[in-house]
Amino acid sequence: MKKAIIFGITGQDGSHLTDLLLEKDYEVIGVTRRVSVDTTSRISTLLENKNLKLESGDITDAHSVINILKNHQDAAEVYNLAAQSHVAVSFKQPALTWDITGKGCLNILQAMVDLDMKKSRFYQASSSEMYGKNYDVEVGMTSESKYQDEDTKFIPQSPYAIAKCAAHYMTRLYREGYGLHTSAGILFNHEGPRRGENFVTRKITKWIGDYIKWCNTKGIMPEDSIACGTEEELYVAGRTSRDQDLQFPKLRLGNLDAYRDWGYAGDYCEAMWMMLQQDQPDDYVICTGETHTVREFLQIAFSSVGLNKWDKFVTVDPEFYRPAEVDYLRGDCSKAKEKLGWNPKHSFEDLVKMMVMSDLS
Ligand code: NAP
Ligand code: G4F
Repeated sequence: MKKAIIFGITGQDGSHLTDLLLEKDYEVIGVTRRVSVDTTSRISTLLENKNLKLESGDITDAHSVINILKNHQDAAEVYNLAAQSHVAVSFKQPALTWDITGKGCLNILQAMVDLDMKKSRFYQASSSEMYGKNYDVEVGMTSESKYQDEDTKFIPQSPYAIAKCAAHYMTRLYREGYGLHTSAGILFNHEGPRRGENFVTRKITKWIGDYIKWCNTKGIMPEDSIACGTEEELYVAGRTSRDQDLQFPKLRLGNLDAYRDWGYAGDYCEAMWMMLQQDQPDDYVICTGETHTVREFLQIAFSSVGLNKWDKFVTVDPEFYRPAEVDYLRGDCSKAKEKLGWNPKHSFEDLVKMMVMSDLS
């Protein structure tokens, strides 16, 4: 039986990867950190599985990282998915983000060298956020298209992205300098029903689910509500604006014009595993090749529940603007398609509807 260690097992991707590895008959060692609430909700159905074991540790604590690896030096695969992964939060907590998202990766790599874990394969969760404001341009006969691939230069635009770039280059250095089998997946945004509630996609679908449930309890037709209150209050309401019990806060969002290449998280975790099955370690872009704005996401999400005028329910709040923004992401994953045989299985529209349906239930 192969053993895999997952740092970040309680996150969106950690839970999908655990599903996949247990299905493939792996023994999975998941690293969880001590916090004051239970963080295992995404893997709660797996906790009884005899092939899953949780170890307590924190990626910023080199001592705990080396102890975990020492106890599991026979691991065939080590996945580093742990991160402070919210870009906006990284502007408010840059040092913490650096310690977790940047230095945490180094703690694992150095422990692997110190323990001479040359037989173990390592995966680093790199990010399309590393491209920042940069893209390449493909010039066709009649049009031009912008994209990012493995050769596009990184111009990071956030403390998160800078920390991810450092971890990415460390991953490459430990491959070339120490002969470790280290691969990095440059993953574009990937979402699904397990996505954290403060990322834009889930924030939207969660709001829709909550609003529809609220309308149902109040006996209001969702499309009948009206905007009410002062500009600052910004509620939608059924029938009357005066009755506070019939007011529901609007969905407050930041930049609606950003383009993202959004895929389904389950598909992307399969690509992580595929990378570590290759004899040669390497870096791969994982994406859908399609890009959409936040506005397009809103349009499909709201219309999937029969609400065709999404702008009635949304207010733009500068609180959600970032000091620097990544305007355009659209990946080219030709290398992963060719070398790994990987392809995304879910379309953008499927993904949006899957998330809305899940939040309605
Ligand atoms: P996520 O849901 O935010 O999960 C992050 C995980 O890291 C959680 O398990 C979290 O544990 C853990 N963690 C945070 N700080 C830690 C620490 N000090 N020590 C140990 N564990 C710690 O992120 P995700 O969406 O699953 O993404 C997985 C990885 O891929 C992340 O590295 C992210 O930056 C990267 N990535 C994500 C995307 C995307 O679109 N989802 C795209 C590119 C790259 P708690 O549960 O205790 O908080
Ligand atoms: O959902 P987001 O917060 O994702 P973002 O910043 O693209 O980062 C995610 O994808 C990266 C891969 O490129 C990962 F590395 C990273 O860990 C994370 O998973 O924001 C998407 C877009 C941004 O342009 C943001 O400004 O949506 C815009 N946005 C508009 N209103 C909002 C909001 N984002 C959030 N989180 N909340 C809003 O209210």
